[in-house]
Amino acid sequence: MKKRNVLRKMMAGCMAMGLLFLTACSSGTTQGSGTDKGIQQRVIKAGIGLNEDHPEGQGLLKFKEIVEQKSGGKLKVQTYFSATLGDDLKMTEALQAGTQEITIPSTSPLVGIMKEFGIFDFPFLFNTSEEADAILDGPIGQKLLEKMPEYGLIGLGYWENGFRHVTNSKRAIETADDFKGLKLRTMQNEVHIDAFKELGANPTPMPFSEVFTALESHTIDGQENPLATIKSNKFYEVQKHLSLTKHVYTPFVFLVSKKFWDTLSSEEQKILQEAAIEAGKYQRQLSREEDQKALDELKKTGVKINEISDQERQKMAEIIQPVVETYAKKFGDDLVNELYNELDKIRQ
Ligand code: KDG
Repeated sequence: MKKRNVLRKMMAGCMAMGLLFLTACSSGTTQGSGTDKGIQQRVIKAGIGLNEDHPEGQGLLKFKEIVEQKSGGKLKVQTYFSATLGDDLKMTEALQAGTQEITIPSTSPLVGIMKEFGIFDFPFLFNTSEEADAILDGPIGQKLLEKMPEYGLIGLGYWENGFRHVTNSKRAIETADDFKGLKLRTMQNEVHIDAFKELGANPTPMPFSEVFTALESHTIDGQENPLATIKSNKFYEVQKHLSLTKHVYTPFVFLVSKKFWDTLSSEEQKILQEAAIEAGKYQRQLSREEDQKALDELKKTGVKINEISDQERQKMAEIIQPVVETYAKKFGDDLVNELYNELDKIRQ
């Protein structure tokens, strides 16, 4: 296997790429599978775990607007925010069962359904959102979307959750040692769990909707999420420290129930596909703007914010590297090598 040096990858990045959102998301799996019945009157239930004011919520509203406009009001999208239909896993299972039509989860909790998604959970994999776009919209991201129908799901493309940072109630995380003994909520994802264990933390996987209460009651010391989420979910009210670890990037994947998809006409499928891509471009843009805005607003709250030096981030990456090596084998060396080769190309 080609030697993977996460440190080299980390430092080689920061290239200035233009926004590379390829329309390649209209993957082969979704083409030509529909009936020829035109556009029917339909109500489409779409749920997410985050709030309406979050870039994901705003992206979903944009999707609704585009679908309703393109279908002349025949396709109605009913939106559900803040996990009112359940958390990522529960909603994804509802899609598989055909009782919900759309959800947009983080790829991380989906590893139990399709393990290959775990490649995106390697800490310090991406340096910039544009690198993530290039991989997700390129051959690797598409290959994973094309596998989804095997699991009763149709993937229409990737949106952005973003770079994650750690908050906690005990101490500022400035060095790798500062993780020791911290009880941190993670997503239900074994790469995240093992990476935090390797750093000496005590990771506690839990669905997102339980996090605020667990922080408030001190059942856990901290959690990790992008800045927009830390702001939107008011985690700053129950956390003392926000450390800008930028330790991993999380994509959202736009999912449709295959059971539902197979009942749609080609015209209806095209509307949903195009709307997911168009709203996705909007959502990614908003997510990047909101990342900066959220930081400015978080600075005005009581939470103490600290930066991490590149040197310390490298030390963290070194400690976690054995976890990456172990999971690379599990997810498939070929796939992982392809990922690093693509990243090398992007960074040249
Ligand atoms: O709607 C998406 C959210 O449910 C979730 O993915 C948020 O990043 C998240 C987390 O930490 O669970």
